[in-house]
Amino acid sequence: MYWNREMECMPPEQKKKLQLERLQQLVQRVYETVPHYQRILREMGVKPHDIRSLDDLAKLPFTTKDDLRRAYPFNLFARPMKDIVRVHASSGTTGKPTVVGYTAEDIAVWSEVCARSLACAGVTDNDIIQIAYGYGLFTGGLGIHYGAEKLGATVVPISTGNTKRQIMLMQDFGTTVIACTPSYALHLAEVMEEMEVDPVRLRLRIGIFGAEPWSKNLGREIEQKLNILAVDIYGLSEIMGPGVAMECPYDMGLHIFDDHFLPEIIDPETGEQLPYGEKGELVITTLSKQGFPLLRYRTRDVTILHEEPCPCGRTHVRMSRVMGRTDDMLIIRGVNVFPSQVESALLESGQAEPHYLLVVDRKGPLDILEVWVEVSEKVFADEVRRLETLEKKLQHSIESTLGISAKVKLVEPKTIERSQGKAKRVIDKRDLYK
Ligand code: DLL
Repeated sequence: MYWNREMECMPPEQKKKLQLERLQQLVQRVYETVPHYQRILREMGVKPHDIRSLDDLAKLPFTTKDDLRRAYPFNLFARPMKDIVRVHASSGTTGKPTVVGYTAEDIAVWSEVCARSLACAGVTDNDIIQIAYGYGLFTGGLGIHYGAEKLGATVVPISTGNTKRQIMLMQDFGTTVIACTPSYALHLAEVMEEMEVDPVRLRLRIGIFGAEPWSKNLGREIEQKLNILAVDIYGLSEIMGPGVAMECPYDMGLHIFDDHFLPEIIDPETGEQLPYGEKGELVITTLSKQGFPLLRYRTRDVTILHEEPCPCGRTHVRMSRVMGRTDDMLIIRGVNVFPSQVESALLESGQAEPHYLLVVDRKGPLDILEVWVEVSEKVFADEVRRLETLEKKLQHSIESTLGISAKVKLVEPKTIERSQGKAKRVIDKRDLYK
């Protein structure tokens, strides 16, 4: 089912014309209003009128998470703060988050792409949708919320946590759609079993799952356990939030709403554009965003783009399910975690050596983070009670930096393997992309 047939099924030639028009306006806009882009474009000798075809996209500079970090908090905004009606934020590589801003027009576009996403999954105005993504600075809750309201569905804005209550409301309200991370969906299934609630007797029929990598196999497992159709939604705060791309029931990958988000695949090493069908890093240019427009944002997500038509009739370019990352970002219980954040939390304490290892595992549906930390010979020889106090202190410091729980394990000096080149900071036993 389409939400906006005209845009979703636009003939490719017409779409290219629209994309070019929007790209030209975007480059003009950032050239006039964002000092960062003005400077870089001048340095590169690129003027807005140099963008004459979509191929000229390759002339434009990339934008990276580092650029966003340097612009903290509002220096990449293209509009004065009085026009910004909302900010969201996600974790940065060190202490400071990445902040994104939306004008009222941006919120309208975001609601539109989320309405499209939900409709693409088969959600209608007859549905009752329980939104169990976090509400707050994270984009998941509010993004899907606005899309669902626009679609006319009945929204239950429950946010994350309180699993038993989630299940009670599902039963009492007759919830038909659940939106949450796939790992939380598994947890819901597990708790239902404990509560002896039979999913077949619920009215639940669709799950809108994303915000973290999940395999097709995990999808099947969730479908069986909850007796629903599990659909993949992709997005990132820098670009908008959820609703950048959405899977349709034909199982042919995710449709990127490319009238707003222009995708490319590049070789992450050389930055060269790669053709359709080749695996590489997804790069997105925000064609219509007003508050926080980005040229060629490097998502660090690895995927493949496909242009062949999809039986659903949508002409949007498709991407394969996300296949990995080109950086060391982990997503643990839906929260983006960079090893460097753990490092700064440890070093701030003044009592840990800079040798640490993040061990991530999944017990049932729950991600478990263990941080192994080397301490000096002297500290390690201390009494057990003092070591325990130190463990707790480090644990607290990591938890307050990351916003998720972690278990700290102090280890003897020289236990963590030293590497010849890039340090290995992570052992991820979850096998998320398979
Ligand atoms: O996770 C936005 C979102 C909310 C998407 C709810 C879908 C549903 P961030 O916190 O900025 O934004 O994290 C973005 O999460 O670059 C991917 O690495 C990962 N990610 C998001 N969706 C998927 C997905 C939100 N469907 C980062 N499959 C992205 C795999 C995903 N990875």
